[in-house]
Amino acid sequence: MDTLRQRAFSHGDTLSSAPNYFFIEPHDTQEDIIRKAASVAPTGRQFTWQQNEFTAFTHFGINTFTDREWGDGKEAPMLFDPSDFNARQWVNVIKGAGMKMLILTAKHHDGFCLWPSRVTEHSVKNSSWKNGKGDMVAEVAAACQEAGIRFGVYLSPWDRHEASYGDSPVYNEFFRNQLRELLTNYGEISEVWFDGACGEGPNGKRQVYDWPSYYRVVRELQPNAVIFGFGPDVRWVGTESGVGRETEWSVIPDVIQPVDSLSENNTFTADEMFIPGDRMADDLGSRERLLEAKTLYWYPSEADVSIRPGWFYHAGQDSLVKTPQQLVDIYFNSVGRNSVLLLNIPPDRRGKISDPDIQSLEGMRRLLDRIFESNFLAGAAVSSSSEIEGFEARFLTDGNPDTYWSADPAETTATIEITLQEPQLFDVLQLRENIRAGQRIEQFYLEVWQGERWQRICQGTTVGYQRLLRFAPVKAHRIRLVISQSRLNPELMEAGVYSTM
Ligand code: FUL
Repeated sequence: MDTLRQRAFSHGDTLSSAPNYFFIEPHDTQEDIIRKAASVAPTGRQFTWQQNEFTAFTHFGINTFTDREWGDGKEAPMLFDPSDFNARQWVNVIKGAGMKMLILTAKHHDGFCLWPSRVTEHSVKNSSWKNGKGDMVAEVAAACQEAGIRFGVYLSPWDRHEASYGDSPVYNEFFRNQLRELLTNYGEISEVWFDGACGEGPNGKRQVYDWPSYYRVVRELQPNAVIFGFGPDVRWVGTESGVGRETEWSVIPDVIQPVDSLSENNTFTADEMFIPGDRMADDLGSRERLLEAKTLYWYPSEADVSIRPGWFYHAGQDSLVKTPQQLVDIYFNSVGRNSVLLLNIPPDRRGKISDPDIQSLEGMRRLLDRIFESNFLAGAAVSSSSEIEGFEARFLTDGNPDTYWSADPAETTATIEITLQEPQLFDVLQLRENIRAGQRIEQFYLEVWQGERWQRICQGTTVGYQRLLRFAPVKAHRIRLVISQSRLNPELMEAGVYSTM
């Protein structure tokens, strides 16, 4: 315990050495607490996951065939009968849209399994599809692997079919067995998605989920997978609209609480200290919250939303698919607000992604490609108010995620001045912090030189992995970024300005 409590922190910690949590000690001053918060860093698996930026959800199951959102578990497996299922089609659409991972609803609340689970009869093995010989999880996993797309699974702990649900120890073992099947037989799993819904069991009892034991199964079988939601690696943003907070901190107080039995060689200590729950407040990580904290923890946000009103496919919603521009807005408000976007695209009864969804995704991709085609800062002259040797301001515009600019360790403000090769018209600012060392920036603004004076164009609070801001188009030759408040010396991996026009 002492060793853990006393883990040192320093400026310039790297991904491999910086811890993803800290304890606040009684003797810590306010300044110590802020420095600690700025030094909490992602684990390797959290950093890899963050770099996905844009990921896909595919809700598919018995509900697709009953036209419902939540099944009650009494549905006959024979109802499940996609006429023209094609996992490669899903993956082509998703890859073409620029998404890096696909998460499949292997089992939703109705309990029907898309793989032939050995622990229940309520699965594809008793369906009409492929005469009960099919395995949808296997086909989707294989299509993802073939295309270089990461694969994740949604497994609902709430199971409205399983008789043992509500008989807590028995159901917990049933659930761990389903997890073991999914995490053993389908290659690399990159994300395990746990939502916390916990309904009444058939016998009237409530199920008490044994979360730590679920995490142990995931860590043992898929050590690189992140655990979402009611899990210790990735936080639900708190809405299902695909919109993140304007101020989105990845360092959150009191997500973990110290456990006395910790030992130094216990490798999953953070998991054991993790308190499952949804964190939905507007302010999760401000200085005020930090100063009340007992622990600080790296817990980044994932924003989920469906391309349609429902999570499952309903033919009646074909005209309600979000437009390309709505999807672009969602992208700016999630990926551009320090979150990973998880966009749901529910395949239809054929077992294919339907045309209206494909058209919207293609339109969105065209718009995004046009915007981010060229960074007007590339090739510009960049200078900063301070920098560390080897981490100069020129690295801000090199497009290389392995290099970054760092202000002098003694500074918590900075000004970066950029002279473009020629005047440009732009309306988007992109900033990326070097989150491998932590999240630090609290206030920034952008100015352009208007002949005689600097004019402020936009301002923001947090940056994190990525901040995108849109503003009225402005033409400028010289621009400057002012970081007016930071928890430690600011470090930026990348900066860009773009045009949506
Ligand atoms: C929720 C579920 O109840 C919805 O049906 C859907 O799966 C959504 C992503 O998570 O908790």
